[in-house]
Amino acid sequence: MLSPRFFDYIKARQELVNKALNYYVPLLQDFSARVTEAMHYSLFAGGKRLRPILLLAAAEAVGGKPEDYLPAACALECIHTYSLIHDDLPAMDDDDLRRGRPTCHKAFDEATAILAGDGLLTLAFELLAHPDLRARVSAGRLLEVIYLVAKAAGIEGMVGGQMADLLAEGRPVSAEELDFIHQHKTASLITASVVAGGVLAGASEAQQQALKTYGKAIGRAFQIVDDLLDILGDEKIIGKPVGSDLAKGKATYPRLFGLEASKQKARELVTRALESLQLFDEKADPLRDIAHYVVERTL
Ligand code: GRG
Repeated sequence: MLSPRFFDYIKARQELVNKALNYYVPLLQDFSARVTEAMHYSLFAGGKRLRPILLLAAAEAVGGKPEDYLPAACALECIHTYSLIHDDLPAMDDDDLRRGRPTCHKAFDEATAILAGDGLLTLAFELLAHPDLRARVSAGRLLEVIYLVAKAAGIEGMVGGQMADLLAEGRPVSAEELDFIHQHKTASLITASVVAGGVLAGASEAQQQALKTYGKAIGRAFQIVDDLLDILGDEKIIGKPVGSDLAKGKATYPRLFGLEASKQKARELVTRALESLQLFDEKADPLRDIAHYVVERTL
C-alpha cells in the first residue's frame, strides 16, 4: 500500500520539475513563437513526470541532491514529450486525444507538432550539456549520461521499439517480439532515466548495474500496466478512450497472455525491481515506492 508520504513526495518532485521546465524551456516571442507554444502545450498537459522523478530519485539513492540535476531531469521529460507528440501524429497512431486534451497536431497543426517534437528532442541534449549541470557534474560523467540517454532514445532504444511496434500492428506477434517492443519502446527510456540519475550523482559500477536491473524491471511492468489500463482503466482518469490498443490491432501483453497472467507478470517484475535495490539503504525508499506505484497506478 502506498503511503500518503509517498504522494507528498511525488507532488513535491512534480512541482520541482514543473518549475524547472518553465525555467529551462523557453517561450520565445519572435517569429518562431508558435513552435515553443506547442512545446509548452504538450509539456504542461498533465504528464506524471515519471522519468524526471526517477532520475532525481536515483540520484538521491546514491547520496545526490535532486536540485543539482534538474536540467537532466527536464531533458528526460523533453524526450518523453517529443515521443508522445510524434506517436500521436496521423502517420503513426493518429490519436486525437492525449491526457484528455486535443493532441499537439490537433491543437496546432501537423507541421508544428513535428517541429515541436524535433525542438524538444534537440533541447534535451542542450540541457544535458547545460552550464548549470556542467557547474556541478564532471565532463566525464556528463558525456557518459549523454551517451546512455542518446542510445536509449534512438534506434537501439525507443525509436527502434516504435518501429517494431508499428510493424507488428494488425498481426499476431510472438512473446519474443512483444518483449522486444516493450523493452525498447518503453523500458529503455525509463531505464536510462534511472541510470542517468545514478551516474550523475557518482554511483559505483555495482550501483549502476543494480539501477539498470531496477529500471528494466519497472519499465517492463509499466508497459504491461499501461496495456492493462487500456482495457480496465477509467476513461475519465486515463484521458483517452478505453480499448484503443485493441481497436488498432496493437500487440499487447493481455492480448497475448490474458489479464491474470499480465497482472502476475507485472507483480513479478516489481519484486525483481525491489530485489535489485538490496545494496541501497533507506535513501532508495522513493525508488522502492515508485516500483509499487507502477503496478498500483490507475493513470
Ligand atoms: C515516436 C520515436 C517515437 C516513439 C514513441 C512513447 C512512445 C514511443 C509511444 C507512446 C505510446 C505508448 C503507450 C508508449 C509506451 C510508453 C508509455 C506508456 C508512455 C506514456 O507514458 P506516461 O504514462 O505518460 O509516463 P504521461 O502522460 O504521464 O507523461
